[in-house]
Amino acid sequence: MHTKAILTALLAPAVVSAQLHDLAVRAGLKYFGTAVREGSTSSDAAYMAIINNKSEFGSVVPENGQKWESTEPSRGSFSYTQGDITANIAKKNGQSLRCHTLVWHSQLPSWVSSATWTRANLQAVIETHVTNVMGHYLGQCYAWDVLNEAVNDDGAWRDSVFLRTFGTDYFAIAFAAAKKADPVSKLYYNDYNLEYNGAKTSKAFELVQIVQAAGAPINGVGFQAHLIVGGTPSRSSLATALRRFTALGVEVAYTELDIRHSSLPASAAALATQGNDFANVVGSCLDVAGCVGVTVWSYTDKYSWVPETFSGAGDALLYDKNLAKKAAWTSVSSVLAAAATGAPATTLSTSTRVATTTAAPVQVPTSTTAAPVPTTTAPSGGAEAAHWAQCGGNGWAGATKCQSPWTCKVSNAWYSQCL
Ligand code: 9MR
Repeated sequence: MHTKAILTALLAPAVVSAQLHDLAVRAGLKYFGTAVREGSTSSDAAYMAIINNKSEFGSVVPENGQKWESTEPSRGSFSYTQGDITANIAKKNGQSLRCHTLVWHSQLPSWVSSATWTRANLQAVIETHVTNVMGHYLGQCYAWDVLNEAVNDDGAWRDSVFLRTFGTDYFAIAFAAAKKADPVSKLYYNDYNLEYNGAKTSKAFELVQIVQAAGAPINGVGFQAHLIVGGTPSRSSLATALRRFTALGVEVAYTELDIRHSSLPASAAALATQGNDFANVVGSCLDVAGCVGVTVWSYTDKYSWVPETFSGAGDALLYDKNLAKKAAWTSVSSVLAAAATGAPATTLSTSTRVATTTAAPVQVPTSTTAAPVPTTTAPSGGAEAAHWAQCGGNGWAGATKCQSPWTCKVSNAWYSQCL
């Protein structure tokens, strides 16, 4: 049994809140968090009420406010108005803060991206930026995404003013400057499509090795996890990709999780698949000792970059546009609750972990004030679940009958299992 599960089984209290962050902590993670869309914080009280609920989201990250174009729009002129919005929310609520991001080719003001630089001059520019921005947020960030998206999907280094000026030397320049400016925050490399464990993942792995070989500090790798319904890797494949990096001695986290439907409206089956995909992602983090947390890139379909970028696609998050919980929310809470209570965390596609704990059963009350969580009892396609597999629980959309000779036994409101 996984150490996280053993620990949490031993420490499990009599009652666990059914909110995502509380469950995640009980399950052994540091946090379950969300990105905050700065422009909606003062205009949408209902949106903010859920963000302000620390039991639901114990960590926040600014969606845009700390990026270079916001923090240093012209050379040497720093502004923290946008970045402070989320930092102040975290402070007020006692939430932890992920900070995003320092060196990135995008949302980079043209005074940086369009000039021609000598190495010395651009190094000074990077160091000044990193020193000032990290200095402003000193003591506030659990982690900083120091370097963002330096690898192409095809596994080549991404072209940028930084690569053109330094080759790969800018990786270590950025991390060394970050460590000097803030010796405490975890320093991350952050990228998308690392989840598929292909050429891009291998190049990011090489990037971490380059930084380490240069003697520069790197503490974490962020798997952004901008994924697609039905195209999300299995829980075990995801865990394999995460473990490649923890083997290098860095922690990992899902930093920008969303799973989009390619076309809308989503059918009930697509919504269930989305829930299963979310559970596989969160479950893979639970399975890997060095995976510290999960952040969704906005929690509601009301505010998401996805439809703004992929026309016709969307509804990629845990709450719908009316801020009601979706099947995906239930799946995530279910996989977290299973881990928090010591039951084997299973999803439709993984069913191999065996509960060995003798800890007292834990009640997981459905103490939510949002729309009622759907309880699905219909078996999908008449399939029968295997021994140890999940066969029921709030929001469960998979098989509810077990293969002979096993029967479906209720563990808690969120989890029934073929035993
Ligand atoms: O969600 C962000 C969106 O509002 C911005 O318009 C966009 C601009 O590039 O950036 C989005 O966030 C990105 C994040 O900072 C880095 N990883 C990819 C995210 C989605 O594009």
